[in-house]
Amino acid sequence: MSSSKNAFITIVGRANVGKSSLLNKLIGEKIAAVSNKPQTTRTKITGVLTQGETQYVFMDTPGMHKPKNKLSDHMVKTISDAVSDGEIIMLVADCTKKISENETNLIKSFKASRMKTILVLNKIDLLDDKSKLISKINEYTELYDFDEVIPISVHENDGIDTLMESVTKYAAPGPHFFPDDAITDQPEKVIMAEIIREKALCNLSEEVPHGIAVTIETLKERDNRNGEGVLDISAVIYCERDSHKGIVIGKGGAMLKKIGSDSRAELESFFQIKVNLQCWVKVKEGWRNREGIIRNFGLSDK
Ligand SMILES: Nc1nc2c(ncn2[C@@H]2O[C@H](COP(=O)(O)OP(=O)(O)OP(=O)(O)O)[C@@H](O)[C@H]2O)c(=O)[nH]1
Ligand SMILES: [Mg+2]
Repeated sequence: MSSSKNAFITIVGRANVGKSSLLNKLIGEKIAAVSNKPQTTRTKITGVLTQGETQYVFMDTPGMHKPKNKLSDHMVKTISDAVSDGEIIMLVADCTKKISENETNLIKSFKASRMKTILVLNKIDLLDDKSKLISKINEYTELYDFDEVIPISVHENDGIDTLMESVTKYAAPGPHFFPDDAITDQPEKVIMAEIIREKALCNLSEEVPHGIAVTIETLKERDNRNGEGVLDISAVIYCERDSHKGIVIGKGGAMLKKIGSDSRAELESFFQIKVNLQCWVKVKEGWRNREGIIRNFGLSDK
């Protein structure tokens, strides 16, 4: 009889606590966009790790927030669906921040289910006084009886092994639903668009990043004159207003050039091939409130 096991883990929490950073760390590859801007993640992102007999399927989700537009409605729906589908829930929290209403609402939604819950207190590298961690743990455990509480720092790779050990306890006998060498089920084009969106988020400030979406228009592999493989990618960066378009392009095109060169470097390292990237900027007025466009961008929860 096969001893194959699987574990399905849903990663939730408020924005900016490090959920996607944790997903990338757990699977050992950067598949999810990370930035210091809240609401970086917009959809459910599946990361897969197979170790020996056990296959772990991690589901990263958008940060819990109060919906502000139709895109937000989809994001919040994605979170609640992921919680109700989850077998093991990791609530990721920032140990330097006060508990927020978004977190207490999320925690309330755990109560109806029989899933295992792990409280993951991230960013312990930022704590100068470790005794603050104890009181933070108490604040959370007063709200909910978590099965496990694990302090970690994704940046310092601290506590990650302990976290994996506790997840492993809850793995159940069952098949592997993904090939053992899979890391994600996201299509290549989505990974490419997310790399470019992340570079735009990281380079732009304030209101502009939130209204950005990226699509890959064409993708072609060819050999260059030296016989090396080259990937030609053309991408469109959408923003919500004409004034934002100017900001994304920047003075003399400097901002777009920077986003493009940062993106190209990461695309080349991820796909292990030379990349020739062309980025265009277009405006889709107020797209975050337009259902059809949200769906076309692949950002609908359905
Ligand atoms: N100091 C510190 N910063 C961290 C750590 N983990 C993540 N961060 C930073 O926290 C910020 C948010 O990280 P993300 O992984 O994008 O957070 P998220 O929870 O996925 O955010 P949303 O997708 O917006 O919900 C980034 O600037 C990360 O570099 C950590 O262990 N320590
Ligand atoms: Mg994220």
